[in-house]
Amino acid sequence: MGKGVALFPAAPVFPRNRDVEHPYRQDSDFFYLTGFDEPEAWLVLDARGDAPRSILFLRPKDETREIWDGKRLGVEAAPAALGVDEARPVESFEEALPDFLEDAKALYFGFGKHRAYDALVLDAIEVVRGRARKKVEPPRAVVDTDAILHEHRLRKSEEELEIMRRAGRITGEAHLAAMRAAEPGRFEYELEAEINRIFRMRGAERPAYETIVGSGPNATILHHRRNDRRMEDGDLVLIDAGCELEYYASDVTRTFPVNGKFSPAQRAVYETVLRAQEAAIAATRPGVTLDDVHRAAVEVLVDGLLEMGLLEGERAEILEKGAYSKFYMHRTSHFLGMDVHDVGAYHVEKKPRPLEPGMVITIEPGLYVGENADVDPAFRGIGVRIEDDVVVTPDGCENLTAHIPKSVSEIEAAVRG
Ligand SMILES: [Mn+2]
Repeated sequence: MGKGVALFPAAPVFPRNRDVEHPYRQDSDFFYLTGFDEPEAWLVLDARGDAPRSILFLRPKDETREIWDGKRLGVEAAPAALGVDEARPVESFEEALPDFLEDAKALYFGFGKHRAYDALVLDAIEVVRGRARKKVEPPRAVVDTDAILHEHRLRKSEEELEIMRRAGRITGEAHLAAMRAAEPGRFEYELEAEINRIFRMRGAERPAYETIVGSGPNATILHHRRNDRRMEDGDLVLIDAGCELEYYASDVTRTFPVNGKFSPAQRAVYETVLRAQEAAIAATRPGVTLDDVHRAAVEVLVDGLLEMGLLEGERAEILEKGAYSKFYMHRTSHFLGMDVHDVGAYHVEKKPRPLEPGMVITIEPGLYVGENADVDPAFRGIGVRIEDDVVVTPDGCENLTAHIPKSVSEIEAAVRG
C-alpha cells in the first residue's frame, strides 16, 4: 500500500418495505478482512505512518436498540474480538474520514458499487482540498481494492478449504435427503424445503443461492426458480443447491429419476454428462485454464450427442462451429468461494489464466434437450447437469463433494431410499 489508506464499507441494509429489511448478509470483502457481520461499519487501513494501523468504525452498544434489533459487539469489545488496532463509533466516521485522507499517497477504495458510499468518500476528498493552508494534500492516486483483495480471496488457505469441505458435506446430506423424499405426485417446492431444512438443521446460515428444483421439462431451464410443478412418474429432477457455511459457498447439482429408475434415453444422456464431468475433473490441475477444462467436457459431450443421434455430422466441425451449443449453452466452470460466482480474474492480460493450487472451481457440464427439439421424442424435455466443487492441488485436484451419489446405480439406490 505504500503510504496509502484503504477503506472498506460493510454491506448496506436493503429495505424490503416500510420497516422490514431483506435478510442482512455482510459484504464478502469486508467479512474476509474483519470477520465482523454487523451492518453500518467501515474498516480503515492506515499505512501513512511508520506503523500501519487498522481502525474499525462500528455501531456502539445501545441498550434500547439492542432490545429491538439484537446484540451489538460494541466499540470497547471490538479490538480484542476482531484483532483491529482501534475501534470507534461509526457516527464519527464521516467527520474523521478527511483526516485519514490527508497526505495519503494513494486511496484504496472500490468506487462504483454504492453511490452513497462513493459520495461520502468524494465529500471527504473535497474537505481535504479545502485544507490547503494546512499544507496537506488529498490522495494523488485512487486504486481499486478489488484487483488486490480478490487475488487473495481467489487462493484459498487450508482453513478456508476446511470450511468448504464442511459446507460440501452439509450440501451432500441435503441432496441425499431430497433424493429420498422425491416421489411422483409431490411438488418441486417440497424438495426445495427439504434441501433448505437440512442446510439450516446442520448450522449453515443460508443457501448460497436460490435452490433450483427443476422436474421434467423444467430441468432444461437453467435458472428455474418457481419450483412449483408437480413431479410426474418418469420425470428427471435436477436440483442445483448449495449451502453457505461461515460465509463460504458450496454449489452442487444432481439429477435423478423421480421414480428411482432412469429410462433408456435419460440414462444415455446422464451417462454422457457423467463421462464429460469425469473427463473435466481429470483435466483439472495447475497450469491448465478453464478453457481446457471446458474443452475436455465438450469433447465427451459431442461424442455422446453423436452416439445418441442428437447431432449428426463431423465431430471436428461440430466442435469448431459449436453446433453442440443448442444442447450445452453454458460454461463448465466458475470460481467458488465466499461468493458462489466468486471473485478473481478469469483472464490475465486478456489471456485465460492458468489454474493454481488453492483455487476452487465448479465442474458442471450438462445437456438440455428442449421440449420441442427436432430429435427422437424419447429425448425431448430431458435436462441433466452434474456439478461438483474441486480445489486445485499441486498435482491435480481434490473433489470437495465427491461423496454425493453420482453414478447411475448410486443415484437409483438413493432415490429408492
Ligand atoms: Mn455453479
